[in-house]
Amino acid sequence: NVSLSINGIQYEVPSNLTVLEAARTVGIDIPTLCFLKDINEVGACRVCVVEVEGARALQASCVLPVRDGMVVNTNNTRVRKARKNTVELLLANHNRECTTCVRSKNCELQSLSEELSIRTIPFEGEKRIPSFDDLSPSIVRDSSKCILCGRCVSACKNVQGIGILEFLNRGFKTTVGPAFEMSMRDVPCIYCGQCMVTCPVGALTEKSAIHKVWEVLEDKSKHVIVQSAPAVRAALGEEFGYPIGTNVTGKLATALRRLGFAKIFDTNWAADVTIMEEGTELLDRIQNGGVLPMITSCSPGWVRYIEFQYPELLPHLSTCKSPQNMFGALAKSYYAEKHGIDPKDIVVVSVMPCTSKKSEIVRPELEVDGNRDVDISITTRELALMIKEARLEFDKLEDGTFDPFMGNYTGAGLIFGATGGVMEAAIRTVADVLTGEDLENVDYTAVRGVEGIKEATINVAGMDIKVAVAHNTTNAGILLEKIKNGEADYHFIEVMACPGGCVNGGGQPIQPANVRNVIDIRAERAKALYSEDASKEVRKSHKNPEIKKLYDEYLGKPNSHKAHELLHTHFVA
Ligand code: HC1
Ligand code: SF4
Repeated sequence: NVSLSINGIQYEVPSNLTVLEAARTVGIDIPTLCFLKDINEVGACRVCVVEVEGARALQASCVLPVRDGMVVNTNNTRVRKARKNTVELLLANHNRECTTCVRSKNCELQSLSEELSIRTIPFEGEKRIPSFDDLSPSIVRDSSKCILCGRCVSACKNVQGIGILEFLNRGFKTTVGPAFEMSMRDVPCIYCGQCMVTCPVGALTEKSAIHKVWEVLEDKSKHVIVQSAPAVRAALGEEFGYPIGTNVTGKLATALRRLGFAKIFDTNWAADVTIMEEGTELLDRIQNGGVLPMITSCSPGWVRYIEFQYPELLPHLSTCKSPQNMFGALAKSYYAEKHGIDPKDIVVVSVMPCTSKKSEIVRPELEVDGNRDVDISITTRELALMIKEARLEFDKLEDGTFDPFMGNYTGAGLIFGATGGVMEAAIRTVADVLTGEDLENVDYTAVRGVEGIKEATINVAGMDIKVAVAHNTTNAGILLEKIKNGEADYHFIEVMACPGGCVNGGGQPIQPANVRNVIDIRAERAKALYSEDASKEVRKSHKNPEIKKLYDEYLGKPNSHKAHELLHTHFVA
């Protein structure tokens, strides 16, 4: 421990802290703007400055280690003035059309101006010439809102190991974007949106499709059905003031119904179908000498990553479409046939925690007989906006349920939304198939949690199945290098592009840095899924009665000819 004085009071704090962290332990919240724990710790914005006795200049507290005998002042006129000046300078060069900004009321610059009592901008100078890019299917970049904090640059480079976004030009002309300010459409961006959820302002936002949903909902000639992804229910509540990690499945169903969808279905149901198809494919590859390790293909950011970075390893991807697209393909075939609706009149809307899903639905190969599997994909954030536009009082909504036929799901389908969940769901089914039993223990905790790469060997029916789970594309890259070098003897690998899996997807509610710095939102949201899983009566995909019916009455068996036509694809370089 070290002893230091903060604002005239002596404290003992652990010696490995920064001044910023030390101040927090004693109840002083030093403001920050660029700082994001473990992601962007660069001391660039200078909002967190403090005065340290003996040092002439003010110091950035986020990168300043505590020392024994230090005398720190976080709140005197000089410090307050410096912080205010810094923020005023940022605001002078900022597009301040807050009323029309999608991040209004969830903008760290806006909150900071308010907290620092900034009422006027003293210097109204020249503004940077802004650039605007909305050509990609997923992300809109508006440099007039950018404050050059560097969080997106770090998220893309250090967390995802990709490096699409960088600082461009110098001095007053500095901006952040892809090299040569190319469009996000034309660079190997995987659309994971991790840059977006770390952006403190409105410089990076999703490409909204809300207007398209309203339009089809009012078109009487269309039968509009909705599917909601596993991770949505683990985070949607945050947009309405619920604590992080609150499961809002029941209110989600009611909100969707009130918005006017003809059927409220669930991507979790399709996740159960995916397990049937992917589990069968895995056993087939193991038993018949197919390409191993087989790797999951449900995270579209991940699929884009391997396509761009390791195209030679594409045969390792499972041929399964993602649950989102399996759902769409079955809605426009199985559901359409059984309900006598022309597939051309069906509009499938998906609510996803993901911004890459917007690019997945427009992949040219993902259609059957000219019908797109999924027509419109919106994020959890966009759904929250729709609920607000419709002026539904979310907290007062009664708990509803999803509709039968494609809305009943098991605990296995549900946990897809957290890293390790697809793997655990697959093992639950594969273990039953191999043993021919209905195994009682379904908790495979070795593949749960937020560790970057998890490995496990699971013995079923005398056979050792070696598995690995990676989340974020840096960790995925590590496993791919192993495969490339012949060092990976796994049978099955799960990869999710986002850190923590879909619960922390680029389309989820955005938590500000001061929350993210102290709460692991990945772990909290995952708990919301695992607790619902534990409460489910049916926790294995193959035990879902609706899934049994689907195969009995329509597909035959997993990997049948019909299943292949509808539910599988081929990833080619
Ligand atoms: Fe996901 Fe998936 S789990 S990819 O993370 O396989 O987005 O939630 O919908 O498709 O089911 C996302 C989540 C989601 C698919 C499923
Ligand atoms: Fe990088 Fe992902 Fe943002 Fe693309 S979406 S710039 S890959 S962080």
